[in-house]
Amino acid sequence: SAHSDLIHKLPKAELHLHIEGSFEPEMMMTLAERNRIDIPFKTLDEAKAAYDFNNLQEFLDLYYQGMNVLRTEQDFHEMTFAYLQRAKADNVVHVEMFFDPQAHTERGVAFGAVTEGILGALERGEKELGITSELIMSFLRHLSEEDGFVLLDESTPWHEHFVGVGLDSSEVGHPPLKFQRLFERCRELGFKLCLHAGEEGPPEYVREALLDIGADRIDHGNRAMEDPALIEILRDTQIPLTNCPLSNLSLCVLDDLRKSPVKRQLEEGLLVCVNSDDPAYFGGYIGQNYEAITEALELSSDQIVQLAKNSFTGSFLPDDQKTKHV
Ligand code: ES4
Ligand code: ZN
Repeated sequence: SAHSDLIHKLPKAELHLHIEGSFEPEMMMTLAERNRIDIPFKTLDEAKAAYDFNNLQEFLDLYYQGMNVLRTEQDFHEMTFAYLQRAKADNVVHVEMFFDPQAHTERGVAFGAVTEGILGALERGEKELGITSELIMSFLRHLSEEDGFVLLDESTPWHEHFVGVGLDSSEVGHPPLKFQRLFERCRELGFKLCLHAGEEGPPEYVREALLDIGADRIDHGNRAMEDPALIEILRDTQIPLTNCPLSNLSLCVLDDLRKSPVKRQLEEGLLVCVNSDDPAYFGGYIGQNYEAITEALELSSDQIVQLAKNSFTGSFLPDDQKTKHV
């Protein structure tokens, strides 16, 4: 597009990325063979053909199945470094990355192997690629609050390596309030709180995340736009919204990107930014997300620059490092 050059050159931060969602089918095939694990796909084309979702749950079923071939620290390192190389190609200079430890410990993979694999790659990414990063440990909301407390406890030796905690997986039926005591404890421990809310779930879930939990960031937040009172709160507090255009399209949160709330959110003065969510599953990394939303909403160059600035303002970087980019 006319804005491709700008989109590419702008330094960007990625704030909503599930590292397991960057697991490309090519690498999945390689690791299946290396770890001698059966997968239901014989060819790349077969795998990609399965990536056709009607909703969040259909995606999640495939996402949890795909990560079944991840077993060793090296596997997690390779997946994470491959993502960082893709991010570098899009001029991403800072990443705040989710990971889903419960999806691995449930399968008998040690928390330490997962976490050390990811952390080692992040360290290497800073040295070799100049990308700074933070890690966010996410709780699976389809599991119980008690399961979350078990993870929080088990992860104690690594707490200094996490900037925050997240809440992801199946949203409807699992409101933020289900985890109120867990997030209260996480806040006491000094973690930033990032909650997926208003992706498929109703505006009430965004309200709970903001007012009952005290979220520092709302992931997705699309459906907040149904409630004028929530829009006002988001404007007044400047709580960031991490929008994911190609995710919204793939999961049928939107039937057309022209219906994306991003432009209206910018016009209303909300702190929205653009992210890739699960790029291996949703058809594109962050650059392609900027391209798609720019074209669909006919964003101006000022609006594109604003989105990139918002990604730094909305990050957990210290203020003096944010201002280098905004
Ligand atoms: C996710 Cl798009 C999305 N929504 C909720 N949970 C997730 N985990 C990974 N991707
Ligand atoms: Zn997400």
